[in-house]
Amino acid sequence: MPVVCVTGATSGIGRATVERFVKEGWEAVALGRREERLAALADRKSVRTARLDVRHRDEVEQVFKAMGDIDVLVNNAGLALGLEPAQECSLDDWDTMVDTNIKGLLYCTRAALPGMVARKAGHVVNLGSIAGTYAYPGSNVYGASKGFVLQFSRGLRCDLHGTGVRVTDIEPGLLESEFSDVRFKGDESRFENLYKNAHPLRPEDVADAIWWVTTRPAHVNVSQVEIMPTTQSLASARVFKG
Ligand code: NDP
Ligand code: 8X3
Repeated sequence: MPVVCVTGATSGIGRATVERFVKEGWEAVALGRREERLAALADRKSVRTARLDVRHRDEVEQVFKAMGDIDVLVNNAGLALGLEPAQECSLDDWDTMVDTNIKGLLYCTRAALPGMVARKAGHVVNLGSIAGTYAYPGSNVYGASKGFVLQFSRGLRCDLHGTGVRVTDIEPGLLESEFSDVRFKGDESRFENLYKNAHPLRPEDVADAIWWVTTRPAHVNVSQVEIMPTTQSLASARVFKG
């Protein structure tokens, strides 16, 4: 039975991805910090779980060593904190985003790659964002972290040339999940206002894209997938007239 490992599997896209792969007959290794949510996922016979904070390099190494061979790694754990202009942001929030979205993703990728290369097969799916390509007010460090994910994904493709290991950057736009609860630090009115009448993506839409890229024939590498709700498009550049 093929194995998918999903970081940040306790919510949103990660949980939907675990559910999709399990439904398709795969085994899943679900990782995250909230143990009660991991326990709920572990109810299923084909789901193994482990508590993992991706910011802790030693923990990542231990957990990946213990999990054995995996066919697909979904680097999904990530977050945005705040939407303030850079000059007002908290440095602690910036540290947390860099440590999770960049360094955590690096630790997990580095732990998974040697086995994939040795087996000449495997797939690393990274959760980027449209914020990694298009800047918007307040995207500052979050957007830059996703820009890192995109460029790192491209670099991985270069380094993995000829190994048979595939890499995909998935770049969703507006999607309703706990993501905005975390970003707005529990401010329900901002959460509701963002999604109200917006018809955002659902976690299952992105899980579907992840399933699609990983089930293409072995000779096909889908490098980037940008996916937005139909209701979302990009505005033109602004001009401030002072
Ligand atoms: P959720 O908040 O619903 O899920 C985020 C997941 O990441 C949770 O399971 C959380 O689990 C986990 N996580 C956060 N920090 C850590 C950490 N230090 N170690 C391990 N796990 C962690 O958000 P989404 O499902 O929407 O987001 C998933 C990914 O998709 C993120 O990388 C996000 O940037 C990206 N994305 C989201 C979009 C959106 O609009 N929602 C759009 C584009 C991209 P726990 O707290 O239990 O550890
Ligand atoms: C999340 C999507 O547009 O809020 O990555 O940055 S967005």
